[in-house]
Amino acid sequence: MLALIKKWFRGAKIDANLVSSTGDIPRHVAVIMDGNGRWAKAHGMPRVLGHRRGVSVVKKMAILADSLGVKYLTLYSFSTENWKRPKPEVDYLMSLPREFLIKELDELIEKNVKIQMIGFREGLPKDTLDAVEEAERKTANNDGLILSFAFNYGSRKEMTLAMQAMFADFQAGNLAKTEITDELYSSYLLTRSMPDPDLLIRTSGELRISNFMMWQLAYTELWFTDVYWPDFSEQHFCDAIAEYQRRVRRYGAL
Ligand code: V0D
Repeated sequence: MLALIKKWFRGAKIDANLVSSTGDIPRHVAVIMDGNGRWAKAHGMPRVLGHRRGVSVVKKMAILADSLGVKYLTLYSFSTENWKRPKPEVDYLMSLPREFLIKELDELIEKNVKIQMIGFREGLPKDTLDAVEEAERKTANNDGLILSFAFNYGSRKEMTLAMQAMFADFQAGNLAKTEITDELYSSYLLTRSMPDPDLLIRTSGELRISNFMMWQLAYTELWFTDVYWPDFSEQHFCDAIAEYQRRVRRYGAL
């Protein structure tokens, strides 16, 4: 399989030799897709054009992750804090899930990708949510790559709502104090159907977690790059995986 990818990569000028076929391919890769606005500014363009460029990178990374054998790819596309941005920018961002799905859904279905949203559905524009839920429905039975969009997602809100739900179960007599374990708590989170991420990638030079999967990232390898998301390429993704493999192997030697 990796030989095939390497051949394909050579056409795309990618050095996949960095990625080891005997090494550990992360099962779950999470990405904070940062730097679209800064990319636009650096090119003298309005911020929204950075976001638009960012959309085209999403499909490329999903296809590559799938080819490499990554099972879960989770992309942070809109945080619960992003509502504070100027309204025209928020309105534009809300058009992107639909735009992405109109363009890419058929090919993703063909590739057996399962699309999911993790985030809060209340307060989203109806046409945006309709498009996302249609994609979820159409791909619900696919068993290839699980492509999750963290959209209107925030980790603290996810965790406080999990506590509320646990407390409600406790009050209803369905949960005893001693049953509360970390596994049980995980089952109340929006990510309950996924394993924790093995690798987190953050683009654009910020060295923070920014309210993204704080519970789930407890043991995750973190990989940061200064590259802005619209410039993030297959080569960068392979570099991150190769670095992950070097780190995992070091642990193995202990
Ligand atoms: C802009 C870079 C895909 C980050 C990537 C609403 C900022 C491109 C989606 C998407 C965004 C979301 C849900 C879904 C399918 C696609 C997306 C947003 C921003 C924020 F089901 N790209 N993308 N959503 N950008």
